[in-house]
Amino acid sequence: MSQKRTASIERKTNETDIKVELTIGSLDSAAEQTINIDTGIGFLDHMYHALAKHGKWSLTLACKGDLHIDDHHTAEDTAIALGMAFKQALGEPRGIRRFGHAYCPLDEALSRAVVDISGRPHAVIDLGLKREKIGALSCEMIPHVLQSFAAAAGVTLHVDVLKGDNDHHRAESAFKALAVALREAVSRTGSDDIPSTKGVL
Ligand SMILES: [Mn+2]
Repeated sequence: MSQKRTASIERKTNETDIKVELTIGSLDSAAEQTINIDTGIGFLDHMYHALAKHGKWSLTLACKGDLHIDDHHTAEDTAIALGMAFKQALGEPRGIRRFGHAYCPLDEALSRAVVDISGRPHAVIDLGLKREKIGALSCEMIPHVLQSFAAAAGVTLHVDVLKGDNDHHRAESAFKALAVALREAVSRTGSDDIPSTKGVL
């Protein structure tokens, strides 16, 4: 039950060239956690770093994308690759809690994330961001990143920013809440059960 859950994904298109290595949910100590993220978009790196750090993931994610066009393909495709890695690392969802939820504040901002490792990709995201961009990341891409992750991972996400004046804080608290909710959802119950009345997820 303590075996590492790892995945390695390479995804290359004419728009992006991505490599992901992910280990979830079985880190015994902080010393084992390694996080190296380079998408070419600083604020996106910051969000993935928060997701990995608070999700207790080890994550190496490198992307060479067509940033001379804009941030769209890099943001979307890294989220798809990360979702694919998450699904692969989890494998058959046996002996996990399946559901997870968390509230995370960042100063004045407060976010709530509720997740279901359901095999049913669905994302309802309300971040209420007002700025055009944070750093080099378009605010419209931030919910799109979460939707793309959910679609590729096969998970249901509900992520809401409940309070907050500062868009950097709002976005970061959302990723932290998602991280903690996913950490709970993938945690081991100690049984070998598939947590579904259908017997399959
Ligand atoms: Mn920050």
